[in-house]
Amino acid sequence: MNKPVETRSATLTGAEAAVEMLRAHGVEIVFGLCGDTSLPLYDALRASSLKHILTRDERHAAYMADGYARVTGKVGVCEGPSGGGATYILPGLVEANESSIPVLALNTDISVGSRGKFTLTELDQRALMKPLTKWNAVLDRAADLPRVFREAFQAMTTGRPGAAHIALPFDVQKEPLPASEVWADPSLGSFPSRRVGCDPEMIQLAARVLRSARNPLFICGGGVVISGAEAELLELAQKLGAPVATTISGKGSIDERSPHSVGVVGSNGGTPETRAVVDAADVVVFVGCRAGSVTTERWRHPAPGRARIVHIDVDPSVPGRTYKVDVPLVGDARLCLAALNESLEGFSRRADLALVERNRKAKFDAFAALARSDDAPIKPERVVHEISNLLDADAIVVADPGTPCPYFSAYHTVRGTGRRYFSNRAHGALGYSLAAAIGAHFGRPAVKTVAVMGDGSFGMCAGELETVVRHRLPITFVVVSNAVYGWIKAGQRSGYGERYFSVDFGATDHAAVAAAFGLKTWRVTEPSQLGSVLEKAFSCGEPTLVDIVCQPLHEARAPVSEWVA
Ligand SMILES: Cc1ncc(C[n+]2csc(CCOP(=O)(O)OP(=O)(O)O)c2C)c(N)n1
Repeated sequence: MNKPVETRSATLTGAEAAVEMLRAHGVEIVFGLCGDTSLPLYDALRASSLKHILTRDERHAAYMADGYARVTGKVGVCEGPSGGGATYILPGLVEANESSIPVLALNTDISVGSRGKFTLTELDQRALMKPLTKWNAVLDRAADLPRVFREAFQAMTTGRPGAAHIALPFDVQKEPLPASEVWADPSLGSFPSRRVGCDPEMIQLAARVLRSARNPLFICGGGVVISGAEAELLELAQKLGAPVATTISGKGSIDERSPHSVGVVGSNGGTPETRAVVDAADVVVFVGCRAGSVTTERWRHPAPGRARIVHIDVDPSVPGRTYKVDVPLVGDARLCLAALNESLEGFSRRADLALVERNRKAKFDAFAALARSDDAPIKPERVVHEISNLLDADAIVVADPGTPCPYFSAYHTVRGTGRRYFSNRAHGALGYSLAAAIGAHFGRPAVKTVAVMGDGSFGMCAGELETVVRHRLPITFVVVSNAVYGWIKAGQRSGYGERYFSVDFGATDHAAVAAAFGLKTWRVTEPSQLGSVLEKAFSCGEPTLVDIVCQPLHEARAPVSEWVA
């Protein structure tokens, strides 16, 4: 239902209208950083019911909005000023856009009347944001503001979700507009909105392929969790007796304790055991997954031509892009899977999940041997094991690239469905997890949130520890500390004859740094201390950081198949 905003005055300023348009779409929280061009907006935010989280850098404001959106299913909102505020917010916006996460960034801007006169912070925000967002606009007058906000929310949450950007010039923020124009469809504040189902003829074709399959397999991407299609997926997998593998972003599509669950496949978190399950399939159903280089190990698993391909995606340009597709199903994942269930009503294939079970056992036996190791420096397997063991099933784990992403993707078993684990898989920029965990915590404050990062990542995000302490957020940050850009050094080892070059840096006492910010911290060097320290950190209800001196990735047995892009 479209709800007009209740206001006593017949007009609102542009800044007030911006705030009211956010509220009308159900927004409750905004992450951002102040600036000269934002003064009218801040005055309006101050007078509103919106919660504002002041951040220490706009990149992290965008990552917070992204983490918030991932765990709530609502649009995440961030803001910053003109010039540097726009260039700094961009990396977070790009990650969200490519990961199909609706994040709205507002950058204030110099006045329309000051354009082209070498005004401080002047920047072509329209051109800057255009190639990297799903939708963007620069306002020239306040009268357009309500329509522009409605378009932004509609673009972000319909079809393939994505990021949007609006530039709000200083004078536009002060200009009046009629209050009666300020209205919204609040359903556009959540995603996916306005779901679209698939062509029934294509559903019949897909059902025919699935009926004739001997070893069907699902490979699920983030689209399953975004769509909330977990129940429909399980029903179909049970009917077909089919294993369910996931991408990293698809973790949460299925309870990983299910006999159908294969775990993560691909070159970052997949293992030879999970690859073997992919290779055994004669029909692969990709669901909400782009079948990109990482998931398919550069389009080799599944091997082209070996398996028939059914590809479900809400974006019509995805099926058929990387594999010759036998049946493209374009539509919302939940609706497509529900339609397949309906057309396969009464069908049942006896499940042969012996390969899945055997390979899962082999994968986790190899892991357990290392996870029990008392060797120092501490093995990454031990870190995953101790953390997973202590966390409740509903806890949220956010992993940065480097050691955390492949190890947690492979070995952190997600118990239950929905978004409980995520990483920034679009661009994989270091330093995402700390801020994304802050956003996730604001989205789901009742559960424990843990961010795991390498020391390279820590160096790119440490300033936000002040935000964590200011709000006394009971998040635990874990630093896998090895004084090296380990992932890259491992690549130099595996593919470049151990010709190591410019990948080592000095060791930092991250516990001391975080303690200076006001967190409760520990530095762990002995494997035997790890469990009890983590237990204290997880349960103390305060901001905590555990710095773990770890075996570097290039010396470990990483669940990674290769280091090429
Ligand atoms: C912003 C950014 N710059 C560079 C990279 C390339 N990169 C990928 S992994 C990695 C090393 C990660 O080092 P660290 O965070 O210390 O974790 P480790 O691999 O040692 O566990 C680098 C530099 C990146 N992902 N993001």
